[in-house]
Amino acid sequence: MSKHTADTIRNVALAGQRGAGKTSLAEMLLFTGKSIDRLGRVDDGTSTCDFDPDEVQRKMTISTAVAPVEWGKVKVNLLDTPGYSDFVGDVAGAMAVAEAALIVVDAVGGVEVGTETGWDYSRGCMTRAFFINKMDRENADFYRVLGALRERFGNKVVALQMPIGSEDSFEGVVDLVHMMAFKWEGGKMTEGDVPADLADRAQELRESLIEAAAESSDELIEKYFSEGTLSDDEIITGAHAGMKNGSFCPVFCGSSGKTIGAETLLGVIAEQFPSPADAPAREGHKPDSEAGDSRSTADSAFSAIVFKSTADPYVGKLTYFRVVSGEARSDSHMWNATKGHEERVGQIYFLKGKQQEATSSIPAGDIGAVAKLTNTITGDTLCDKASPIVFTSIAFPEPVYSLAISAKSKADEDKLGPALGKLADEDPTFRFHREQETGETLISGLGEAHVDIIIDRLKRKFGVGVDSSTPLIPYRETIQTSAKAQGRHKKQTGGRGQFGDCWVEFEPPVVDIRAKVYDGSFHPVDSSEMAFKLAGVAALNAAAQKAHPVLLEPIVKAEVTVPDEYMGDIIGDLNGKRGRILGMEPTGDGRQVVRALVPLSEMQRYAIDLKSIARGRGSFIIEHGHYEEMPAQSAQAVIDNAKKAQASDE
Ligand SMILES: Nc1nc2c(ncn2[C@@H]2O[C@H](COP(=O)(O)OP(=O)(O)OP(=O)(O)O)[C@@H](O)[C@H]2O)c(=O)[nH]1
Ligand SMILES: [Mg+2]
Repeated sequence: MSKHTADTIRNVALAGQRGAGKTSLAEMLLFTGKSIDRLGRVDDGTSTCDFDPDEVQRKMTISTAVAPVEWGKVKVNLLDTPGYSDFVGDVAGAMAVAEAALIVVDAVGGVEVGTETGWDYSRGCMTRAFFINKMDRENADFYRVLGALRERFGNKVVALQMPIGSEDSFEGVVDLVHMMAFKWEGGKMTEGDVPADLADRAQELRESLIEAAAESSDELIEKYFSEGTLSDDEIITGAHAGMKNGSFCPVFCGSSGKTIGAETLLGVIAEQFPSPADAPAREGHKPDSEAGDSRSTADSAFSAIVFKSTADPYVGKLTYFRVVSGEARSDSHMWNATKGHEERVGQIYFLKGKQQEATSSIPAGDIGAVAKLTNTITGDTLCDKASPIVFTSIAFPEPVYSLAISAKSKADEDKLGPALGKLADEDPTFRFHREQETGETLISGLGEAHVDIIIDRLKRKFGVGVDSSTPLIPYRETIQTSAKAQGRHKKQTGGRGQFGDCWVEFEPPVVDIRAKVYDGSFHPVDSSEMAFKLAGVAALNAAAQKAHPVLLEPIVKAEVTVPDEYMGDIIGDLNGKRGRILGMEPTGDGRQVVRALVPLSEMQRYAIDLKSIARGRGSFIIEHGHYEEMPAQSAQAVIDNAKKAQASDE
């Protein structure tokens, strides 16, 4: 690969609905640009970007892969992200380092949840573009999908191409700027005139394109008003400017399955998508203060942001970074300004899926990886110690779904903690902790599939077997009235004697209780601290019955965001979960935020419930709140269950 500088690099994140064809599109682009010499397939587990065993097995992307393809003088780094919502953390990471997002849309499915997610997560990218894929499929309809995109995302969404044929007869695309036709046969592209039967439609679409291109600058809009049209060059200038300022979202089309549309897409990416040199300086702050600071590709001191890491017990840790300024070098030192820690850097690499290509340096704007850093995780800043900066960290979604896990054996138990630590280092949307009150180890992620993958990885990568279950609810008990009781612990037959005797008064503060010892007796030889502790427990048990005990349950504060149309269903569901609605608020973009207090026991599977109620278009966060007395009926059910569990344990 030839040497590149910031202006000859394009970082393009492929995002969109699960299964829309992102990985297949990446494969087609890599193959067309001769970055790979064999066209792999997701379905056979031979694609460049879905290389992880988890991905090959499930035929889906779980983790972002990076692969470069050269087109003319330009190097395009493709970042192939997962479409499945549980792995959206990797989308956040990729979007944080790409100037452009290419949202892949299925020509049959149209605008789906994943299309909206791709749009939302690409908010920070300079350019947002769409690729309408699978034009060869039965019921593929470019115009319906284009209409839906414009309706959902606005009239700045404009076709730069239109299809020639559809479904079985799909054979190429019309370039609406140059008004030329490109057809593919057996993977070979030929160019020609726009077919006569498409001329009117092409002209119509070109009009919208000219209008949108004119919108990008005052100068062009004046020209457009005075002359009623723009020249090809002016359209290109306008589109380019609009892509940089976000006022122009181009739409491409093709078929990754039939290898149609690669050259025409790569051409526009190379010629018109913004480069890292066009990007605004990345914001951050000075390491030792809150004072703002920033870096761009024009700065000479090295800085980079870590957007992904992978942990492997054999290969070690691989840290993916995007160079923001200066140059990353092999056999050097990098200062982790986030941690205040120096990292020794050995060989650095360019990546092509799982393949690593050793290099001595990586320029500003480019993406690379380094192995075996000791104390660097996703979101950290690496830089020159003499010119330190901490970049604003990447905003990753918070975990919303937890399972309790327990090691299958003693050997597994010993390895569990370190393995969880390594997995949490590589995945910022995964957390684990020990729940004090229940003694369980909880693992938390973005959904059921995410947590399942974590359990698989524990086994596959670290050889740790675990069993999983729904976490226990940390119920508490309190008393409602005060009561006095005697506790007596006496064991004076055989061996060392034990004697403890006390009178205790228990009183109910809010959650805890107060115990006051006001009398007792002791035995000069047999009394001990232990004997009195046991007497205390006996006193509590005796008093609890008299003091009207109640069960307290943890209540969480939930904040659920859903499109307006699902509000009724969401509130109905929360009411059914014994929730108390605190309020609702429109977000201004067709969504509402509902705030409610809901018992934790009802929210354990909410990640799954919400997905089905709002068809994947909702999100929520919960915050642990307080304890409340449980209604008698629900409390009885919990007590009965606990008794049953105890009986089966004995
Ligand atoms: N007919 C047809 N099928 C396609 C096309 N592109 C991809 N597919 C198929 O669609 C399925 C999903 O393709 P992927 O490339 O894995 O889609 P993806 O968007 O990467 O999926 P995730 O990463 O899991 O979100 C596979 O079976 C592909 O073979 C296309 O242009 N036409
Ligand atoms: Mg994929």
